[in-house]
Amino acid sequence: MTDSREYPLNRRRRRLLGSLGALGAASLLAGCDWTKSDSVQAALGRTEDLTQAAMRLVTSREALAREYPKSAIAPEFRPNGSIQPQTSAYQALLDNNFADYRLAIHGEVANPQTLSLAELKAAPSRTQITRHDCVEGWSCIGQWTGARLSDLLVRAQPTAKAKFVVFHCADHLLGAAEPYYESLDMIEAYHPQTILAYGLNGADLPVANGAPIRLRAERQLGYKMAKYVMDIELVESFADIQGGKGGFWEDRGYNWWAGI
Ligand SMILES: Nc1nc2c(c(=O)[nH]1)N[C@H]1C(S)=C(S)[C@@H](COP(=O)(O)O)O[C@H]1N2
Ligand SMILES: [Mo]
Repeated sequence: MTDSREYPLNRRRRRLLGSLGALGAASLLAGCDWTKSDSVQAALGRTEDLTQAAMRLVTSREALAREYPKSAIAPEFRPNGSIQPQTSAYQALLDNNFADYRLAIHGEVANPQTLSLAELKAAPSRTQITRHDCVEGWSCIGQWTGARLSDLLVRAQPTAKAKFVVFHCADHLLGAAEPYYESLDMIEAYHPQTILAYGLNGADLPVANGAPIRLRAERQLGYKMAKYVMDIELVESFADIQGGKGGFWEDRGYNWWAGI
């Protein structure tokens, strides 16, 4: 069986592999690993070969992604995709240092939430040093601090219908009419390393990396980790959201399941 969704990814991989040589020098400066993309390529191979169900059989619900020592942290975490949302609404939030930011958790929940950045920072947190793997063939190690999504979901009380958690973002990547978005299933959403990060390497999360909060779901590829998260919606299905495939890049051909 051929899966038409694989084609754009493979085409992209070929193109990007071709440009990796030229990027080698820059990677050393940035402290990110752009040249040794074997792990990313291996992960992509696995993602394409194994269905989500098969991967669930070989990986436990709670298995943790590898964590690293402080010495492994890259001096600068390479930003990718949107690096500064262009809407006036986002600019207004930024101008006020996110004092007016409110994260709504809504949809299939019994107890909808509206949380300020201060409330998110006061929620149970986790700090983790992990490696980010982008499908474009680079990796980078950073230390993330954020609110555990599981605790916030317990507060919001998902209904029995809730099957996915959808993250709606502030930015319109590539000039798209609708903003970036992503989604996780409930197992990834409740995983202990799934956090809403507001800190990177001990400082406030920079705008380029998703301020005020960005998702970290450490068992997934980079494109799943929504930056500039504005609201979180629990749904039974994402068929009616944007292109119906569960994410910005999924609507453009990437696999929804991006486990590594
Ligand atoms: N809102 C939003 N989230 C996003 C993206 C984006 O363009 N917009 N790019 C994704 C991709 S492809 C990657 S690799 C990571 C990059 O995160 P970074 O900028 O912190 O490196 O964010 C992901 N999340
Ligand atoms: Mo990416």
